[in-house]
Amino acid sequence: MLVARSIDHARRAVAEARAAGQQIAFVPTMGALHAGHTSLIDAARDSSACVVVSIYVNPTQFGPNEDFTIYPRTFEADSEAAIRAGTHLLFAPTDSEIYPVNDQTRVHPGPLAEKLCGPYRPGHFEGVCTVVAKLFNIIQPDIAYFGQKDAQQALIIQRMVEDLRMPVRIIVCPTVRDPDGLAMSSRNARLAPKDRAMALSLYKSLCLARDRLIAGENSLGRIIAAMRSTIGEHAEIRVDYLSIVDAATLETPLTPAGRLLIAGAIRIGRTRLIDNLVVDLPTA
Ligand code: PAJ
Repeated sequence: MLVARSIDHARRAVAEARAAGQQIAFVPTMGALHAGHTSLIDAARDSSACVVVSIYVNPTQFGPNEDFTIYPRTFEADSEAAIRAGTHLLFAPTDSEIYPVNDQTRVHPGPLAEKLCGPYRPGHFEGVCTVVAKLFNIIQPDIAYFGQKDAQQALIIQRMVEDLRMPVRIIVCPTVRDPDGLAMSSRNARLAPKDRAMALSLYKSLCLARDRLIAGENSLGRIIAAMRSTIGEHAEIRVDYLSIVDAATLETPLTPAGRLLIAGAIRIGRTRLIDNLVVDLPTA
């Protein structure tokens, strides 16, 4: 596996692969790699001869009171994991490669970014779109892999690629979970054992909503109240939101029908966790 710290180095490596006729698949990450990330690398390897993974903890997608400074940075373990998963090129740029002196251009997403996490993380999705656009410009992949775990992010990236006419195909891969159902996240490492049990209540509340929707319950208000009480048993948890929305538009439907996204965000201490499930109901 080649490790590139500079744009030049990464571009040269990608150009060589392309000259050899290889398709370029790309998996952007912020590191602290776990089985969720490696599932994306596996899918990339299945599709393409050249797999590029990036590791960059992007400062512009963190708010002033968020966990940028304490976000896990585990480069040695990550590069081992990337090698084991079959990565060909690991791009781990320095800050000045991504944000040059006097950098001021941003990619501003539209209304999709104002839903769900939007109000709780102002500027977050603009930071994500900006860095992903920069990474796409640097790597110029044919295909890029994102996780359903960050469903809103994946939708916004798909919208950006379509709107800005970027020549890259976006593939969204299923959420990888621990055996008990907890969605894998780099942030789980910060949970004490008692916090981990609380974190699981988010997944339990999503399952409860899914089961009630499938059973034909048609009051979204009642389902969300039941979700809240599943989580409410733990006083240390703060709920940012629990929502049931149209999976494509993120708008609240009048009645439950079609493909719905059940999504939630909670905070346990300084750790913010998100998760979601998709449910397909008969169309109205
Ligand atoms: P990060 O949180 O490191 O996630 C990188 C990719 O892994 C994202 O596409 C995310 O959805 C996916 N992922 C994380 N946990 C997963 C899980 N349990 N199952 C499946 N996929 C999972 O998302 C980011 O980084 C950043 O916002 C980034 C896109 C790299 C831009 O900075």
